[in-house]
Formats: sequence, C-alpha cells, structure tokens
Amino acid sequence: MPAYRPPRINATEITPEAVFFNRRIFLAAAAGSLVATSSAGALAAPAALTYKAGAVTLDETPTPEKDATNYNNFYEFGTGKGDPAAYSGDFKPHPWTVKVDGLVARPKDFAIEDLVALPQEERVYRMRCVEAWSMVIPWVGFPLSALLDQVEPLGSAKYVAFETIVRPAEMPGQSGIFQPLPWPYVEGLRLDEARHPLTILATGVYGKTLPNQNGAPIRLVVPWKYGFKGIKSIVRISLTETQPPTTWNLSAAHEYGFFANVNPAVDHPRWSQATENRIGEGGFFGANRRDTLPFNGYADEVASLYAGMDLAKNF
Ligand SMILES: Nc1nc2c(c(=O)[nH]1)N[C@H]1C(S)=C(S)[C@@H](COP(=O)(O)O)O[C@H]1N2
Ligand SMILES: [Mo]
Repeated sequence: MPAYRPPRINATEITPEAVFFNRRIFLAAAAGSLVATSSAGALAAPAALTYKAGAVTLDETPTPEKDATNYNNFYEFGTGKGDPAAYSGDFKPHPWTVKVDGLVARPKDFAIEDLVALPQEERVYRMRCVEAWSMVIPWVGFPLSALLDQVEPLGSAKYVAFETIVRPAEMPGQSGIFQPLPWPYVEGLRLDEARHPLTILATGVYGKTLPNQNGAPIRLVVPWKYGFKGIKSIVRISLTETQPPTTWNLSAAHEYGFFANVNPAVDHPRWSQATENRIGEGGFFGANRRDTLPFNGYADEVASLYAGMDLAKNF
C-alpha cells in the first residue's frame, strides 16, 4: 500500500485569479515555496504538515485553531458541537478513494495520494454557518475545477453531486438508536459554482492534515454559502444533468434550500440571518456579534453567478 503523503503546500502555485478576488484578499507578504514534510507518515497517523507562508488570506484574524477543531458540525459523529472532536478518534481517513463519475468523458477513482499530490494552496476564508455563527479558517486545498478538468465533464453535465462515506462502525452518529439525518450525507452545486475559483476541496487546515472532525481526508469548501454545503469526508463526486438532492433540503425543505447562499436579507424561518456570532473572539453582551455580509463578503466575486435570480425564492 502506498504511504500516505500529507498535502503539499506551495506558495508559488497561486493562480493570479486567486490574488485579485477581493480587495480584502491579498497575497501574504512572506514567500518562498514551501513545504510539507516529504517523508510520509504512517498510514494511521500521517505526519503533520509544516508550512511558512500563507498564500491567499484576508485581513481578518483566523479563528483560534482550538475553536475550529472543537466546535464542529459533523452529524456522523453526533449532533453536539463537541461530539466530532470527542468521537471521531476511531475514524480511519486512509486508505481513501474518491470516485468521480457520472456525465464525464473520463470517470476515475482517485486515491487520496493523487489528490494531495495536486498543487495545494492556503486559502483563508470567512465561513458562515446557517446557525448564525462564523469563523475565519486557513484551509489548505486545491480548486475543485482542477479535479473536474481531469475527468472532462460532458456538455450535458449541469450539476455536481457529492457524497460522504457511510461507516457506522467508525461513526457513532450513524450507528446509534437516534439517527439525526438520512445517510449518506449528500450535497450539490451547480456546475458553474463548482468551477468557480473560490470553490476548493480542502485536504488540510492550519497548515496540517485535516483532522477527522473537520472532514478528513478531503472536504468541500464554498465560502459564500452556508457551512452545510461544505460536505466532509467525500467518497464520491458525480456530474449530473438534474439538480441533485441535498441532505438538509431533504430533511427540512422550507428551511434549507439548494443554493444556501449567505444572505442577511433572507431570514431562516426560525431566526434572523442579519448578524452572526464570530466564534473564538471571546467577548460578551454581543461584543463578538457582527453584521452578516451578502454572499458572506464574496459578492464581488460570485454575485454574477446569480444574475436575474430571485434569491428569496432560490434560497
Ligand atoms: N458529512 C457531513 N458534512 C458536513 C456536516 C455534516 O453533518 N456531515 N455538517 C456541515 C455543517 S452544518 C457545517 S457548519 C460544516 C462545519 O465544518 P467545520 O466543522 O469544519 O467548521 O460542515 C458541514 N459538512
Ligand atoms: Mo452549519
């Protein structure tokens, strides 16, 4: 079995587009290409990554790592925010294969080793959960479009469907008496959203291999959408002609739409989406509460994808 290699982060691999995405996104001053431990760790415990320079970042302070890795949603490990960190210890994220199929010219099963061998970038993104909390996360990953290019989507492909692993023996949320969601967890994007350069597959975070609770070994990150679109521990990606089902829409269609774009003007039926609580800033009496931005602050980059659409109807 090939040794698992953690993602390679190379600060020189940044695409020019990545640099001018947002006035508030800038190339980190430090440079030098770098990275990652070249000697692979053991299969069960891959070596932690080391890196120096961030590649694409924001002028906002990243959320403390301990908050981002201990306050999670990953219902396969339980519904409490501490459950994923507490109960994902037995989960084995390698060996791992991601099947990419459907309406593509070249369907392929990608070993995780092939995916982390693609040039990895650091992207510091604002993340906004539908539950009205937010974080700033330094992801390590690569554009989803780089993977789609390899399988050559057919002209008939209009959507991309994603699926999480089902492994009840290692995921207590899938084996208990109370099953909070139907499995597998599924998600979807329109093909143009999937190809947008801000959309990445993350293989690491805080310069290290992705911890189990954050979606090891590979998860989706779409920073202008609510967090539930960021499906974790992906085993299958399929190109489709029709809009794929999505887990939260299946469980409560009137509360969670397919698009799930962050939108302070469209409230969730049970709470306002106008403001958010920034996790990890401490503060009290609302000190860490801030206004939610349209498309989570990425409107300049993505609003054009939805030109002419009624975003209150297509929520
Ligand atoms: N498979 C799977 N993916 C998932 C979830 C889940 O329960 N299962 N929760 C989603 C939700 S609601 C959020 S907010 C993000 C949280 O990601 P984080 O824990 O890395 O911050 O993961 C998303 N991806
Ligand atoms: Mo979420």
